[in-house]
Amino acid sequence: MLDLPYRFHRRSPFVIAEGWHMRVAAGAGILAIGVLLWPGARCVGALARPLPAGGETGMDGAPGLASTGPAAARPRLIVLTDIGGDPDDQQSLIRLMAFANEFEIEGLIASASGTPGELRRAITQPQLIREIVEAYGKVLPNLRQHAEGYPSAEDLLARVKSGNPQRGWDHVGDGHDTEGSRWIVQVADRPDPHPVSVTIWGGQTDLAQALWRVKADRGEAGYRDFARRLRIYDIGDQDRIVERIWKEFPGLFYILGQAARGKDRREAVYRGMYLGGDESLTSREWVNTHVREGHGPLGALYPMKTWTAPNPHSTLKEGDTPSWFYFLPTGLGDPAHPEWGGWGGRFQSTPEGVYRDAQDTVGTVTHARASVWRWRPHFQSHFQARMDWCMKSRAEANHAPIAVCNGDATRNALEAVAAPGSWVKLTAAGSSDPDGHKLSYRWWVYKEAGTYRGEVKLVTPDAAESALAVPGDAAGKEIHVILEVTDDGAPPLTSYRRVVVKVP
Ligand SMILES: [Ca+2]
Ligand SMILES: [Ca+2]
Repeated sequence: MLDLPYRFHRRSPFVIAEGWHMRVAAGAGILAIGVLLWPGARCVGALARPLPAGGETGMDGAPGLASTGPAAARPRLIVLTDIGGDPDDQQSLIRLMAFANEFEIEGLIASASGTPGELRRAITQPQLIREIVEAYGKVLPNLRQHAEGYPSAEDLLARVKSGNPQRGWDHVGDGHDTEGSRWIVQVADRPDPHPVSVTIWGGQTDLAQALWRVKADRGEAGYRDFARRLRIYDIGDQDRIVERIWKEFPGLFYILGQAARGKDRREAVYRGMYLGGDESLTSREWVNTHVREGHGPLGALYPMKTWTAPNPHSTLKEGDTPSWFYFLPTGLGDPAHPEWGGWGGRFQSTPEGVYRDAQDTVGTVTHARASVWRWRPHFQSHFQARMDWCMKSRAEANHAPIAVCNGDATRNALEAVAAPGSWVKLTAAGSSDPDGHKLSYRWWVYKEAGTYRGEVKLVTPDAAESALAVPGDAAGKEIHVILEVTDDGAPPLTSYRRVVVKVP
């Protein structure tokens, strides 16, 4: 079988001109997008085609939103934060500001501070959001030297809202609308085909109120139309109302990051932000060196002390960051697919039609947190680089490579359809680095993201060109391949692509 890669590179008389995308029926109705078509259907040479990234939403066959297509618009993001309790919400918000160009930040809503019972008074603290946005405004001219799309601080400040200082179902219903709940309705009502990503860093009371209001005013059909515009990622069900939300408001696209009942709550997916894996990357020293000191007024606000033991350093926690990582277009994931995994962790669908924590195996460890910490060396490097952007010139800082996969330069997942026993050609040719850095490559199979459980062979997994051997017993399964393209800058930055191989 080792001669096959060679055969891949050899052009046959059946080669279809590069760049053409056409469906070719081969054998028993195998669909392939041809760039390289091997006679005899031994190798369909399927060049992957883009999936409709971020397009569909809704559940149980509910009609989806229009496809966002290639080079999707920036994800529309709403943050509900209990800022003012555990200082890790400030940490998550500071990191989000460094990535603000990747989103259309539609709302920064201060919900009830702290987790229930933590603070003596019921309060929301939007001024803590404003403080961070204002610090962002000071480094904004420098950030804009490094990337396009950073919003003005004024635009963000206009989107800072206050929610309900009280929490729980007793504070949902008539008379409980808040500035925050009204804002959620207003944003989702805007005539925009893209879903609204709602990340819940604290309680869900204001979201529940928004849903209640829409259902009360518009009835069941109006509610359904509204609900399918939303994608929700909830950190920990802090207001203890998630089951009521699911019951009263069916059909929501809802990810709940939370340890299973009866387990220690620190087992949850999102705790992989700071627990497990290489914990040296969350140390006081790391944060001081790369965020807090010498990185300008935004980094200087980064709190150095957070709550919840055991936290190996009690410094970086950012328990809420995985919620927006999930929607960040890294090239790894697709917000329509929580089961695929990415910086925001990996989830599995449940009989109730929602998504709950799933486990990844990394080395000898199998754990829900591993689905986040496995990416920590990469996401910390990106954070480090972006904090450099706050102060350094373009020439002094690093910028991530552009990972091109099988000729596609977007960050969308690609799909290849390939028969059992065939080969899928994989190429990162055309990848580049904006700083001219040297690139290295890694192809690997993300086993848990797919449905094939056996071993899958990849030829030259550390080269720009690779090929995947579709196992003979993989019919009906999906195999997920990740491409990592890493530069040799300081710090080294990794960009990703995903190829979903579907085996008919
Ligand atoms: Ca929080
Ligand atoms: Ca670079």
